[in-house]
Amino acid sequence: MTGEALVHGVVVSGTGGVWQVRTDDGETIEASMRGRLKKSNSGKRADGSLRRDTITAAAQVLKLAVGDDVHLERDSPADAWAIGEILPRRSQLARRAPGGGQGQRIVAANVDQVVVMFAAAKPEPHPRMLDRFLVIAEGNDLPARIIINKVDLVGEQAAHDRFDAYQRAGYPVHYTAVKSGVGLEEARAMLAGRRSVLTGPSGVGKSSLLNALFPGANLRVGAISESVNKGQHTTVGALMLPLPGSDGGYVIDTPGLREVGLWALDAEQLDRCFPEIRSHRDQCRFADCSHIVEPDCAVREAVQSGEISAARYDSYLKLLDEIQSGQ
Ligand SMILES: Nc1nc2c(ncn2[C@@H]2O[C@H](COP(=O)(O)OP(=O)(O)OP(=O)(O)O)[C@@H](O)[C@H]2O)c(=O)[nH]1
Ligand SMILES: [Mg+2]
Ligand SMILES: [Zn+2]
Repeated sequence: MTGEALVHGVVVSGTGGVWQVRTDDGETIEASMRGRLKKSNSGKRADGSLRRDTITAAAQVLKLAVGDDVHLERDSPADAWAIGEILPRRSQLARRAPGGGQGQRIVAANVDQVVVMFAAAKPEPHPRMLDRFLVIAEGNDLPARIIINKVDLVGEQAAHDRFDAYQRAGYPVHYTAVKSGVGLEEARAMLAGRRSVLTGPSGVGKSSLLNALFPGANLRVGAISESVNKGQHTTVGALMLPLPGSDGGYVIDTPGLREVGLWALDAEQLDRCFPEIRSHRDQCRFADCSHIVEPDCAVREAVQSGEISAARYDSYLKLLDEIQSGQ
């Protein structure tokens, strides 16, 4: 390098060839990943970052993803920018490559939390789908939160009663109504300054909420918004949206996250992905208890006593069956 200051940024969109990188100044720069193919022993610096000459190899291992923190440098020809360095990741949202090989598909990097949003009504919430999103977050060791929007349609008490099992399982549940301004301060506080994957079915009010919380986000509300790719089986890449005036907060939209059927999960790991089952499984008689038929199963006992919600346990059984039958 020629004494030019390093530019630090975060990858906000892109796939394969060209990436959009948002710099600390708030500027969005197009950058390529054209590292020279050069063999290197470790490719890592003392601080764990990756050297430029190993970046192509690194891209295959790490698969540069939306959310990655990078250093940019000038590439020849003069005006172009190149991603010179991928900074160490603190977390990631990944799913195994189809076919169950070693390869992983990284959906987003440096995710602080997964926020799953449903509506109390319109559209009618599907607890099973909510459970799948939570399992995906747990499978990636990411903390998850739940937003129940449109509480104006059913009343706050009814909404609380309906989602009580999640609160009891240990998930923070936020109740909002964008229309009448319920719960907005709390929702804003938990999104500000963090990088959140925000997901949930179409029409629950994700765009409406972000527009209300972060004026300037300017997201489209209502039909069409993200349905352009509906019906096509192309996997659309993730997008990171900076939240204006939020102290570095971003919301990551990953359309692929909704194709939950494509997420490869291990049957043996599934019980750990339900916090309330996880906290009982060590008391089962058998270490590899599947919590279906085994004697002295602490999980089934907890379901019988009402400590674990029957609906959540049922979700566990359904997901397990799905995984074991190869989906
Ligand atoms: N009654 C009520 N309606 C709401 C509320 N929040 C959003 N809506 C309405 O719900 C509809 C869908 O809202 P969007 O913000 O577009 O939903 P979305 O989750 O972004 O949907 P996609 O972009 O398709 O995934 C719009 O007509 C909103 O006006 C709410 O708190 N109460
Ligand atoms: Mg939307
Ligand atoms: Zn058991």
